[in-house]
Amino acid sequence: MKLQPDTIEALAAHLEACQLEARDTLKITDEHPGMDWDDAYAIQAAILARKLKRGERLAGLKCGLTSHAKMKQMGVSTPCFGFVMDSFAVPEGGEVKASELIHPKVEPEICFVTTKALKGPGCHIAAVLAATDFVLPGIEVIDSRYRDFKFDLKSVIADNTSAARFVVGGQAMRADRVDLRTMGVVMEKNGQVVSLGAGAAVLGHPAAAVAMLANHLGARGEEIPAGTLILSGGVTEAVAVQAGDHVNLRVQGCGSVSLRFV
Ligand code: OOG
Ligand code: MG
Repeated sequence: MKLQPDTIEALAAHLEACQLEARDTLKITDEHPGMDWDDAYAIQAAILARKLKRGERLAGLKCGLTSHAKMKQMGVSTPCFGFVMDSFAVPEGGEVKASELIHPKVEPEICFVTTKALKGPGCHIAAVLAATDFVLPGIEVIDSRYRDFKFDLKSVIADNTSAARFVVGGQAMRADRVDLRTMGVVMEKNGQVVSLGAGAAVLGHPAAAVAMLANHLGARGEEIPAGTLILSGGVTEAVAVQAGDHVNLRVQGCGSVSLRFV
């Protein structure tokens, strides 16, 4: 750790205020070029602690930047991990208020719900599949708090990996009833296809993203508890949205899920 505890608290308070007030900021590494990876995750953890203290609940965990499309779009080459709260959850077919967000984008994701705890190191795809209760489609709404969506990996980790809203739904499927690699993903905005792909776009197999999360947490003495919802990361590039847009995601064999921006 390179930052002092009070700096970590101050940066968490600043980034969370930007999220709650829908205002952007410069990336924090501009002012703190020496911050390290532990600092970045410590700022993220301090944001989570602030929300829990206010009575919010953790709704799930997320993997980000797990597909080449996403890494290329954001100019980074390593996945990252974050969390989603109950306050981020949108009901199936529900509304997202665009005025509460800065510059939202949507991304198609394959989501997992675990039935057993997963703990790294050494977690792998097979362990993830054995611990998976079911998979289901999800649309993540990301909204970087950084100006023009421009950041480096440490800044975006501190900013809880741009997490803002999410919806899961459609048809939950047991993981052994689907081929997660060839599973087709089609996202439409206002009735037009805006992105398509297959599960393998996520690290070759979406379960690999969940394994990577378990290994990341394991290195910190933490685990993915049983019963956790995990967003495995955008399959394709994220697509910008604004008030009036309707977004629908179809995932092969798992029905569809949608939301709209008002
Ligand atoms: C970072 C969050 C990435 C994903 O699924 O790749 C993410 C960003 O692109 O702003 O959630
Ligand atoms: Mg995402």
